[in-house]
This record gives sequence, structure tokens and C-alpha cells, in this order.
Amino acid sequence: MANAIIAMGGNVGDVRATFGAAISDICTLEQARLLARSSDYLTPPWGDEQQPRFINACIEIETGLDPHALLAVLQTVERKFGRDRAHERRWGPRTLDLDLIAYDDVSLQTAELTLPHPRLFERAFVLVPLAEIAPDRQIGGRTVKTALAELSREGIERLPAAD
Ligand code: PH2
Ligand code: MG
Ligand code: MG
Repeated sequence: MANAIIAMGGNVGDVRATFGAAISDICTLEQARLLARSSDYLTPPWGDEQQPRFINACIEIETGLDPHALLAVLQTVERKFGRDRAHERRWGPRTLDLDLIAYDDVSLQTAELTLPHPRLFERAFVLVPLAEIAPDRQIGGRTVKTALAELSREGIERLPAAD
């Protein structure tokens, strides 16, 4: 079994409900078990500021799927919740984005997947939720909390638990 970190994001529709349903799809239909889930955070849009704020969260799972099989599951779940890659702009609005951030301490670079995620250390919207569940995890030679200390958390708000 491997340990994987998945970052979740979205800014279209009822994103918090989508996250809940997506997590249960990832963890009940597939070979994966939920180990930890962060709070949900409201975050300023990154990359393209002309859009609504995002909600972001991170989960940690245990899985028997290899990285590419896990990526395929994540893309299937994104599509199920309305993700339409053919009609979206780069960094633009989306219902659900599921990014594989880390998989054990595997490093790989293929056309479909780079591990650890190449932009992880620029993104407080990933590191803030990740630091809540795995502050001491080593990714790419740094701990999550050390990497987060170098970024601004400005505008990021933790949301109270939803029911
Ligand atoms: N995702 C994007 C583009 N910009 N900004 C925030 N705050 N959170 C995201 O998840 C996000 C983003 C495209 O995937
Ligand atoms: Mg993505
Ligand atoms: Mg993304």
C-alpha cells in the first residue's frame, strides 16, 4: 500500500458538497482508504484573478493503485462532477480539480504526471490545508510546514466544518 496526498479545488457549484461526494467515490469505489481530510478553505484565485474565490482542501489516502491508475481514477471523478477540460481556460473556473500532490516519496516525470506536483511550493492554497493534516511530511526534500513558512497566507480563510 502507498500513501498519497490529493489536493482538491473548485469554484463552480456547491463545491463543499462536491468534495464530500468525490471523497466518498475515491474511497469507496476504488482501492483507497481515507486517512485524513483537512478543513475546507476559501482561497483567493491564483493564476487568473478574474474569477470567484476557490474552496480548497487536501486529503491523505492509503491506496493499492499505482500513481497512473490513481490519476485515472481522479480524472474519472473530476468528469463525474462536471469537469469539462475541453471547455475551460488555464487556471480558470472549474467544478472540481483533483491534483495528485505526492505518492510515497516517488519522483517521476511523464507526459501525464509529475511527482511531486511541480507547483506545490508556490501554492499556499495547497500547503495551508496540507499543513493541517501533514505538517511534518517531507516532500521534495522539505517539510510541508517549512515550505509554507515561505509563502503568504493572505486572504485564505478556514471554513467551519460543514454538516
Ligand atoms: N486552481 C486553479 C487556478 N487557480 N486558485 C486557487 N485559489 N485554488 C485553486 O484550486 C486554483 C486556483 C486551476 O486548477
Ligand atoms: Mg488539476
Ligand atoms: Mg490544480
